[in-house]
Amino acid sequence: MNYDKSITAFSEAKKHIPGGVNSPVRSFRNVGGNPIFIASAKGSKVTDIDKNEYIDYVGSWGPMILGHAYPEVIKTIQLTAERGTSYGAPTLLETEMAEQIKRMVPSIDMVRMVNSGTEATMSALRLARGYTGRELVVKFEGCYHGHNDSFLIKAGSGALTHGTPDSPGVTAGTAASTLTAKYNDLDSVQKLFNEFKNQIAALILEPITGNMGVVIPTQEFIQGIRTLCTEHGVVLIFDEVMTGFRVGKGCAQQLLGVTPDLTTFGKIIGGGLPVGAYGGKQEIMDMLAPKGPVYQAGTLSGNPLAMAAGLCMLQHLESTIGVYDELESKSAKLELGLLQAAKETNIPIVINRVGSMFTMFFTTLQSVGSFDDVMKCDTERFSNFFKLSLGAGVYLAPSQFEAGFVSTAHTDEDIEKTIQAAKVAFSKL
Ligand code: HOZ
Repeated sequence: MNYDKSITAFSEAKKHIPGGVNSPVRSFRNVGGNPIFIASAKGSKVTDIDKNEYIDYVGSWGPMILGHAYPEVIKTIQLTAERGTSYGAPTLLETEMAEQIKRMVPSIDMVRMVNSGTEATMSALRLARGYTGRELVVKFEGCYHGHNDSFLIKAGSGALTHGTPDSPGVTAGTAASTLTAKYNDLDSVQKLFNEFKNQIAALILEPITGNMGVVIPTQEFIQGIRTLCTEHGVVLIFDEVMTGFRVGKGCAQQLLGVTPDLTTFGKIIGGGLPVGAYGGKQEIMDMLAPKGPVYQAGTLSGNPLAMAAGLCMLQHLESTIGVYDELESKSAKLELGLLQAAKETNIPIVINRVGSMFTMFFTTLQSVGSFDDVMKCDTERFSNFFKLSLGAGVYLAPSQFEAGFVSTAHTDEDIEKTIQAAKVAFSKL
């Protein structure tokens, strides 16, 4: 592959944008090499400015469940834009979106739209603090909830990838009010709840993680967390920015059979446009201004383009029979093929997958169920695999600590080609 134009574009970008990118994980810094600059995307493919085409498993980090530039989504964006792009005033679309989310996620009585997952988790935490009158929050090592100060403590995703899970700039006071527990380790939560009785406002987690790669909770852990939060009056927040409407119509909470008090959403509910939301129990949501005293606002919140695009995708996911079965069977085929190819080439891997969300861990462990397991993975081997895959026209997230995504647009041929490319790459590791 020839990456000349991307190489020039990156050195130009670095003159004007810190690190040449607007979000660190895009820089390829951890895998080495030069990021590809995208010119366009359609269906399961992205094309870079050198005209190289790739089968895409990043999918804009999750929202492209129906593939890129899905015709109905594009049409609705175009039609909506013709009526104006932002009013800073209420629209019918916002109520329609709220009703749509409530119908698909029964734990949500009321929902507030914001502009990103980061904004959603930041606002949900403030709300939980206002509701409980307490200050502390519990998060899990390796979980990432956007780049709010309170959550940049032992954080996953780009923060982990680039070795800055605790960011400079976060004040000591803020850091002190964030407690960290170990994912899939209920005792670590129990200990904090005992030690900080009546001081913890909220516990937040990715119910199925994506930001340290996909790690699946045990039933004992996730049910235990619900019980502990109820017993201690702690607001349980599920961060479904990655899992919401991705792992199933009713999100991870339906799949796991556990109901949170608040849920946060992000990019997915905008169908690829910038958006976020948080919602949950009526009595908590009633604390929000203008009804209650907890303040949160935004000119672009409920932006008509984002509402129209997100609604179009959610309506499609809700009404199309078999859409999640299709995602499951395509993803299972990919998983099986990759496992087989790894076995044939003697490369030890573990694949964690829930529906169309997966991570292939390069590890000699038999399973990956914790942050400690994740940290034992061979990141150098991952980087080499990543580069070989890219060269073969397969675009993966440039980090071992992320998830890959399959869309309905991925064809059997795409999946077969991905497996063959992986087999060749494995044999060169
Ligand atoms: N946090 C996103 C999913 N892991 C990645 C997007 C980004 O950080 O740019």
